[in-house]
Amino acid sequence: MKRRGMVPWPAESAAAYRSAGYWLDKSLGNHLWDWADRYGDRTALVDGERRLSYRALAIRVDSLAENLLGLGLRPGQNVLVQLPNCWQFMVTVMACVRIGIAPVLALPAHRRRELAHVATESEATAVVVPTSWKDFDYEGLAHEVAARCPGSPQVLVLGEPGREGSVALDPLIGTVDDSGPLRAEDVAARRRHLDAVDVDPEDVALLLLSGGTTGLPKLIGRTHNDYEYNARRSGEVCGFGGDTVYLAVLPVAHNFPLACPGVLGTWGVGGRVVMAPSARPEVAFPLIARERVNTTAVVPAVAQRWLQAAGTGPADLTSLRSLQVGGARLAPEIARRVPAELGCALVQVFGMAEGLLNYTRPDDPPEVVATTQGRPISPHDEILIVDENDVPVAQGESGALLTRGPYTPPGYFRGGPHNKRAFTPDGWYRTGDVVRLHPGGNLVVAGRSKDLINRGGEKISAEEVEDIAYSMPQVVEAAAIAVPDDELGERICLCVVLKENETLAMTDVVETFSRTSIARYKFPEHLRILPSLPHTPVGKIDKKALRAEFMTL
Ligand code: J2J
Repeated sequence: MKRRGMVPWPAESAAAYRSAGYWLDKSLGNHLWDWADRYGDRTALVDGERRLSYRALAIRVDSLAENLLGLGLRPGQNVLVQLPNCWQFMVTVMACVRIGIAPVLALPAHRRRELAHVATESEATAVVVPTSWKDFDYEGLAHEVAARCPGSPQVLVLGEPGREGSVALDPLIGTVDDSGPLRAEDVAARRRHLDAVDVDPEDVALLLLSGGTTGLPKLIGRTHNDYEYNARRSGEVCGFGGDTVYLAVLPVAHNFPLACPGVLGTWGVGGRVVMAPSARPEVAFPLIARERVNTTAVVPAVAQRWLQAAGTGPADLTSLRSLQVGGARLAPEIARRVPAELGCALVQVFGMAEGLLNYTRPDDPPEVVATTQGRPISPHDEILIVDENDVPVAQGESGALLTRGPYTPPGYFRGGPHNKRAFTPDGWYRTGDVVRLHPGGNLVVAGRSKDLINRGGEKISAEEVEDIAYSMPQVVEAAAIAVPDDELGERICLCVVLKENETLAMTDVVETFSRTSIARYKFPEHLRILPSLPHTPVGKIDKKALRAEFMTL
């Protein structure tokens, strides 16, 4: 059974992906037990002092899965998960997928506006959060969100529950040691029971959030079949193996560290995943040294910080073999410094939670690695580079990138009318990226046509920022634009026209955005008050002209 609101691939494509061996028709939960059977006592996951073997991981996943059923959660439902990088994140995600519940992966930075939207859209039946983290009361927010949701989802918390109605997560996972009171026959019985839960590998396994170009995040339904292939094929392309020690340093709710190849790509081949609670060099570097990490994935802003830190302090990064950098444009001059100064290979990754993944390859010449964003992973990835009329451009010219393929679903989950804009009638996804083909066959990201700001890899829809700006009574017209920034690549500049005799200060803007309860990274960081905004002949705000104007200020 597939969820209502997912858009399936056409039958012929699905048949082709199956016969090519991409789609294995097995649920991710069953894959996890295959890995546990294959790699048993090897370490799958490290978080601080805690180390879980593959078997211990699968046992905990089943324990939580069984207890989620005990709480009344059911296959086919969706559960909002907002956890930082920790071992319980992965156990929760895998426990959900094991029983056909799709975790909706919110970022720790998301706040009421985003959470309420995705919880409502997905009809979440539970919300999983830490009680508090980095001085923020996630439990309080979860209860607020739950109270506003039509289905009154349950609240599960990591940590000691502080409010009535919260259910503690850890006891549901089970605190037993594998060597302790846990009996092999109990594990086997539970496994048999959960194996019998009917999970359709063609159904949505998990729901990723899109950065989105319209008001609020869209849900991306990734199926068991497509996501397992996404991770497995990424791992093949990147040379992952049993000796891979992967540091999950970006928030694992992101597609990149989760499955590109990320955590799932490492587990599929019996490697070891190390969870990093932060990307700061003071946190990540000692972990790399202690665990002899050889592979990790970061955004360009983090790569830049690491380069700086490695050059100024003592850091043992000798184990690092490969640094994957993606999510935003990597300047070639920074790219060239990675091998020279960090002593590891650079892999550029141009990916998207909607699917298509491009990696530079180990045998690409160094200049190609430094100046291109790689090529697709699958022989069945289809790519078109088109002009504004969807007509393919001449070879080597820049154009809008359209794609279809075995791990790019042909529609957003419950995408409604938005799917008509984001996909062509024959199922091509409009990435909103402007690319050109490098003579060697790799893609170069030349820009984008979608209206978003890419702040250090976090995507912010301009419309979302503008909607809030318009709620300020002083504002007549508002436009959010990306302005270049040395550290983060881009930051948000809010350009506004005010009513006569009104004033507006940055503090007013911050106050409005705080009241709205939206992720902090979406707050404007520059404010420009202008007498008027430039318009296109059809009357839309001319953002190109506005950006050009900003650059000359
Ligand atoms: C320029 N822009 C890039 C790159 C993504 C791996 C890596 C990244 C993401 C990701 C991901 C870029 N150079 N190297 O999911 O699995 C911009 C493009 C793209 C958008 C997707 C993964 N790599 N981008 O960033 O869903 O504009 O995924 O369409 O967050 O990021 O954003 P997102």
